Amino acid sequence: MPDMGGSNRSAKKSYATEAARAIKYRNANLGLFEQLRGVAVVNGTVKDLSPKVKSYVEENVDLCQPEKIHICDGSETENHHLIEFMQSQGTIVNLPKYENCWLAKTNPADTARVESKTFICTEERSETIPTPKDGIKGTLGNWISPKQMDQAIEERFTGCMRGRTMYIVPFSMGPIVSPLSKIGIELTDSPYVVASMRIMTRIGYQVLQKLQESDDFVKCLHSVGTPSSGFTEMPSWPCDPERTIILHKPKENKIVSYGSGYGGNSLLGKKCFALRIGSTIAKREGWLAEHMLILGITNPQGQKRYIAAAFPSACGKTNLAMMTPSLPGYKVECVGDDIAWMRFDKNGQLRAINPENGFFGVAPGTSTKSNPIAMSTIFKNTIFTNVASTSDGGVFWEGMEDDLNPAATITDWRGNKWTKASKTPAAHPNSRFCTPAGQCPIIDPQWEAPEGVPISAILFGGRRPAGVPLVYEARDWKHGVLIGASMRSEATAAAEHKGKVIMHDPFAMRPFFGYNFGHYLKHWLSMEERSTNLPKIFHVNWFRKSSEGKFLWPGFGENSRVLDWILRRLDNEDCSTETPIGLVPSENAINLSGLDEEVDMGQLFGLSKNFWLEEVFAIEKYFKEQVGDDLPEEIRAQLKALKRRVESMN
Ligand code: OXD
Ligand code: MN
Repeated sequence: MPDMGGSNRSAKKSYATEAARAIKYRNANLGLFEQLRGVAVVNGTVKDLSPKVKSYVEENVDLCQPEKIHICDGSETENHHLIEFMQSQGTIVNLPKYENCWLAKTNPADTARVESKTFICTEERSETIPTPKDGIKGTLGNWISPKQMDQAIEERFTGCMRGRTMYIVPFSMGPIVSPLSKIGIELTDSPYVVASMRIMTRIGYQVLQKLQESDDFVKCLHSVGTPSSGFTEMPSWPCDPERTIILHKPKENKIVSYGSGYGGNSLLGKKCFALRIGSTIAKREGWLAEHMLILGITNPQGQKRYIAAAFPSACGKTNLAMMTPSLPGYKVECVGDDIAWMRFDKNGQLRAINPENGFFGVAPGTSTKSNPIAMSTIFKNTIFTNVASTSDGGVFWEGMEDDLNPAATITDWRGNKWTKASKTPAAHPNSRFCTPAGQCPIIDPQWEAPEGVPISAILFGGRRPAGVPLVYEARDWKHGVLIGASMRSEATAAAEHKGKVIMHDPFAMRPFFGYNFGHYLKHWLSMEERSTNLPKIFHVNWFRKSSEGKFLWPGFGENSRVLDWILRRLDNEDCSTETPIGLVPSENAINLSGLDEEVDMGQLFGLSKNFWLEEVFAIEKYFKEQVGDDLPEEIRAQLKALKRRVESMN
């Protein structure tokens, strides 16, 4: 069986070790295994668990009462057994059109992250979220008290793994040898989660070995749940949507997730650890855990730089991370598409690692036009979830029309026959590919560098159909922090709204803050004390529309023209003009040579006093209502200064 785990080099053991594991499985089946708290350990050895890991496991074995325990070693044999088991349960099916690819279909009630059921637990509410203005509902996170958290766990987890196997997944966020990495132990009753964690993180024996040295890990407990009400289970995808809850306790580096088997709810290394708990660790230790892609870009002179960029969902983060530049002589390489952990080294250089090991990308819209690199990454060693399938053993989603075999018939993600005339989408809008990063053809040679890659620029961006120019540069760090704090983006409206709405999504972190956003801003501002060589900050908007409602900028590979300007600004080239909102490219400074279509640069960069007054007003209102007294003075002063500059516009 080919490797599903990307760079799990530790897992590539000798034939003899694999054979020993196979024997262990056979012994397990014969009833010859050691026990932990009276429960059979069917894989792995208890002595490999450090004392702290062992007692964490014991405590949760007592609580969840699994039938078996499986300590994950990250090996091929293990993966082979998991895949076989999931096939026998009907959780995944093989996709014979590709090499080592699998399709899972979830319960239709379990298809996305559940923000309203996601909580941060602290003694005081104000540690988790700013106090909103009277009568206003806070939107910067949900708080739960320690007592309520304990109660929620007891009610849901007692005996929740009866008849199931508890998998112990030791995982590293970041390369195992990197000093910037962190370790987690996820206890889960879902083999789908184990197989996905194997792609998205570095799992297995080597991680347990590292824990013998440091014993410092984030505790992650996950169960797909056992419904106590009338909710009907799908045997291939057990879940408990009515009682789903995702809990984080930063003080104890603890994550507890119940009721959902999917995505950020269950792959606890991703949003729960790398962002929510990660941001609280980063605050304590003086670094940044951010919802950012990382790309390397080389200019025609051969000079390479790295850029980190934060965009809310549905703004093309993965596309930018894997961009094929249209400007001749440029090359983009990908370090990560979703999360960046960044800290200043002893020379004051900001360095970033991608803590993940795979891409968990949204499938619909990914196409040979929007992201040819992703399309040449994902058709081997991949677990697809909730996409449509084709009668020739492949997958299909909206955007793949050109790749479709005309003779093939399509079954949608719910298992119904689907044709182009169908009224519902073939793939669920949040359907995903889960694929090893190491097989991306433009993965950066330094993507696993233990010291991280040096970051020269930080981009913030959003989907802004009106008023916001293609690109502008912050005047300085504090102004850049205001730009991040003021991020807004067009999102499909919640069901009760009509049309599209512009939502606030500061730093693209709104669903992922692990602590009070006001304190987070203070932390960002404090970075100024750590370096005299701070990255420059920019805001980009690929989505501005003309008065006729057409996109003004072609986007995709043409965004290299914007990155070209950014790189020239990093070289302090005199190619910018001051405006009230920041520095924009001076006339003709964006290289448009060879661009197929005419671009209306006037409309693309036009600044309207009325629009920006309204924008400032919306930001002021948001800060007043949502952040209140927690807003740092420096940000208040920055906003005031922006307002004054906008008011003085003609
Ligand atoms: C993601 C998200 O899944 O941001 O990456 O929602
Ligand atoms: Mn994301």
